[in-house]
Amino acid sequence: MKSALQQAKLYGIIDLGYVRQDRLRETTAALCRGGVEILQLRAKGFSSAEILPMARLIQPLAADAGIPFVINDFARLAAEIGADAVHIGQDDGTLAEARKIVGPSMLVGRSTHSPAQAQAALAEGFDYIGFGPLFPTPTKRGRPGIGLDNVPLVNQSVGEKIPVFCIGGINLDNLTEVIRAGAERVVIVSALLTAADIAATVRQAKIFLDEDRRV
Ligand code: TZP
Ligand code: MG
Repeated sequence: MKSALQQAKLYGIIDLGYVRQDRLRETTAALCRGGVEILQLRAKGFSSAEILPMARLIQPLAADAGIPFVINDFARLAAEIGADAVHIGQDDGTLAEARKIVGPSMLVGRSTHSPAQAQAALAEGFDYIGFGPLFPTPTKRGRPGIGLDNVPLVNQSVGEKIPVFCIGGINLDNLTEVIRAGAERVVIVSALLTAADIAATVRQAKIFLDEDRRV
C-alpha cells in the first residue's frame, strides 16, 4: 500500500456530513469507479462503535479497487479492522502515540495548516500529509483558507520526501489554478460527494491532475 500511496494523486473521502448512511455503499462504489486513488472514512460526531460497521461495509470496496483505505481520527478502530492507514490532526497526539496503537507498518497521515507544521510532520516521520485548507470550506468550518502562496514551498521541501495532498475547497472550477500553483496531489471532498455524477467528476479531476503529470 505504500507504493499505492506514492502513486496517488486524487484522495477521496467518504464524509458523513455529506453521505447518508443508507448510501454509503453506492457512494463509495461511485468514487472507486471514477478512480479515486485513496479512500478515507471521516465521520465527525460519530463514535468509534458507530463507525465500525460503516468501515466494514466500505473497506472491501477499497480493497477491490486496490486502493488504501484510511480511517480518520480513530487509531484503535483502524488497527481493529486492519485499515491501510489512519489519518490524524494536529490535536490528535504524536506519531509515536499513534504507532503504539497501529504498529510499525500501517500508514499514518497528518493534517497540516502551515509550512512549519508540514516540515514538523515530515521530521516526525508521518507517511503523508494533508496541507490546507487552501480555501475556506464548509467541510471544515472555522478554519481560514491559507491560500496558495505556500503550496510550491511545501510541495518541494516536503513533497520530495512524502506525498503532500493539498486540501480544502478544491473543486473542478479551481483545480487547474491549484495545480498551476504547484500542487501535484489533492483531496477533494464535497465537490465529489455533491456532484450529480460522482464517478464522472472523479474522472474529470484525474484528467486535470494527469495533464499536470505530462507537462
Ligand atoms: N481538512 C482540511 S480542509 C478539509 C479537511 C478535512 C475539508 C476538505 O473538504 P472539501 O469539501 O473538499 O473542502
Ligand atoms: Mg482528527
